[in-house]
Amino acid sequence: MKWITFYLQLSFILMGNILLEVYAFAVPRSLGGRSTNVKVTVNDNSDEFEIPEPRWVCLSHVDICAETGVTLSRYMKEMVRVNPDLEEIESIFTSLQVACKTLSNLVRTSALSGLTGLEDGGGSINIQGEEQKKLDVIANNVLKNALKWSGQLSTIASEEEEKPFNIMGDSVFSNDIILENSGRYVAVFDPLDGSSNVDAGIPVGTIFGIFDQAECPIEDFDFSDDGIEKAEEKCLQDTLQPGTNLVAAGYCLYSSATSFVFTLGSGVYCFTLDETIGEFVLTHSDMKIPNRGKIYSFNEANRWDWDIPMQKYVTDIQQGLGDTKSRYSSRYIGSMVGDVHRTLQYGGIFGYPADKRNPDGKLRLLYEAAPMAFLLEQAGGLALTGKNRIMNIPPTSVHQRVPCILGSRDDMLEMRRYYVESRDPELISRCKARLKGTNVLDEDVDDESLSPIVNLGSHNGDSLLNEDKEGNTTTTMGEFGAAQ
Ligand code: AHM
Ligand code: MG
Repeated sequence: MKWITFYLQLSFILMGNILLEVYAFAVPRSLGGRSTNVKVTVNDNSDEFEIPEPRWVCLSHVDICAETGVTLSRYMKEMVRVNPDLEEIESIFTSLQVACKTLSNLVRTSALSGLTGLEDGGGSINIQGEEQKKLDVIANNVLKNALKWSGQLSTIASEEEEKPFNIMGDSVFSNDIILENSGRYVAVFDPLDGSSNVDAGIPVGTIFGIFDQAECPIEDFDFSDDGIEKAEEKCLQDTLQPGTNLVAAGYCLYSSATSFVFTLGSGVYCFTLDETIGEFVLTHSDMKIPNRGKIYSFNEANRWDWDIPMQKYVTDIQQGLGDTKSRYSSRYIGSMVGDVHRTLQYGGIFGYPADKRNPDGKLRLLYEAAPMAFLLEQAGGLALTGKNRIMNIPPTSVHQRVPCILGSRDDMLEMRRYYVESRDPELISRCKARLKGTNVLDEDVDDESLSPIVNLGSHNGDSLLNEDKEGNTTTTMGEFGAAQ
């Protein structure tokens, strides 16, 4: 009898294990809640860059359909099937694609429809102090209206709006038109980036980022001196999140083709608008930026005002004195979306560095630099201020600017060496100011004792990777390197 009982127990244990293994194999890891951060090595030999495990599993086109075109709508539906908690983001993406299709058409026909030129014939100034074009204002309204209908956003921040605002507070929500409304996410966007180019038919684009407001870490942010209303405080608090909190980001390029490129934290995907059917169709699956390029892309008119490390770096790659010993070519559109789209595909380096007149560069951290940084990192590239990782910087204001340099990993690490070797105290203090309050910056480190190590930070901020000049790496907590 004892033996029969023993055999029965053993069989149950074995069956249980088998069933557990089958379950683990069959159920996607994203089901059943949020994944935890783990170390993932995404790099070659000596170097390592830590990224979090994807929150959502992204499908390659072969997983969906190998024969016919996959539309963005179809793709997102399949994604929700594999990642049920992606449903709200799918709804936001539906709104985004409608807005981008509308904008693509408006940009393409602007010369014919009288939409070129300045808003109100001139004199309409946005919060940045920049003169608004007609299309800037229209693009902002198109995005706001489209995103309202997703029902999944609480707060929106835009380059063309002075403050982030609560989209749920709009009257459209008071008459039960939208029945289900999670209002869980926050969208930040630059509606029409590069709009100074638009009247000349030069490519422009829309940049967007989505934060999960539930992940906002700045609960103790002190707004008391600002004199702003409580509701505004909440919007601001929800919005001022570092790039590491982005759950989705991307851009839409309006050029000879309209390209919708995005990441959900698990690779980069590009859908191209097929005008004949009015749908975005998957054209580039799991995009990877080449590790090296031979193009640099900066507004060189500013070079005499750049920090010395940037001047030296560009001079060296122009003359074939850089690591590759080849002379780099210059390409600069002056539309970040266009320049990033080229850099993503051809490799190389793009940036708007700090200069004497603009010690924080020109590009905006929240809705330009951070979303593009997230995307580039997901494609295997890097995005830095010069030395430090853009994704780690906590914004202190909505329209904060930041030096932004991004591109191929090896080009970026080469450029970074010039900053790491700099001992310029002004550079160092600018950098420290940006990272104030983060665990990337150790306040106790004395400037004099700084060694020229590379500190890339990490996505979840819990450990840091340092690299010395010889490429040896060590991990430290909160170590602070030299220049920005
Ligand atoms: P914008 O958002 O007002 O259009 O400004 C951002 C643009 C970027 O697209 C581009 O990289 C940069 O400004 C170009 O600036 P500059 O004309 O100084 O080179
Ligand atoms: Mg812009």
